[in-house]
Amino acid sequence: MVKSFCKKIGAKQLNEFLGLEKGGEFILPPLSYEYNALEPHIDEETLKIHHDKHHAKYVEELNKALKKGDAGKIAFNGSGHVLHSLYWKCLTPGGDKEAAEGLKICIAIDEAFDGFDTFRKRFLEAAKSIQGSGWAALVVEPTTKKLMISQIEKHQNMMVAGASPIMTIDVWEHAYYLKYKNERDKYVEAVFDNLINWQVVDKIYRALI
Ligand code: MN3
Repeated sequence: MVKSFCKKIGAKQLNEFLGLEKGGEFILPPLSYEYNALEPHIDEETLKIHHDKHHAKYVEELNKALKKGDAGKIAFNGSGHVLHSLYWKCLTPGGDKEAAEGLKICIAIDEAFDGFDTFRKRFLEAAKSIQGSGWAALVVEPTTKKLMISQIEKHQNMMVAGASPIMTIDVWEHAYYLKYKNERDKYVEAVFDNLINWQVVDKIYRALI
């Protein structure tokens, strides 16, 4: 398992891994865990509605918008589709803190943010302080390959041009409100500390640098 993650993958394999499209249509990628697998940090009902209703709707609207050529809806729903697909892939029951040590992404984070603790602090600050609906994302700037933290409004605003997200946390209220109500801070800390699959983040990072 660990060995296969160490192998560099290309863009085609990354597309297959994320499962964004099939046969020319964008599709809803299935979750690789059960709806209750992320309990108690993300509850079953939230995960089911979030994946099967919210994400599914973005995929449906993206395919419609592409047929009509509606650029605004393509940006909103296309970004929503990419960010959600990545979010599901970046989560794993129980997280994998021990496996994270020594991964290329973790070494790069240490260098870019002067240590993992500083990165964690800044990422959580970005996630907690988004005004309204949005995302915190760890992104790679494609020219310099630098790691940056993006605070994305809605799905598509405030991104660094061309930057590729490699790890995301959804902070739209639909991602946490059933369980956490207004306590977004508790939700983002619970996800970051307990559910992030750093081996997957590493795999995606390696495909892009
Ligand atoms: Mn969402």
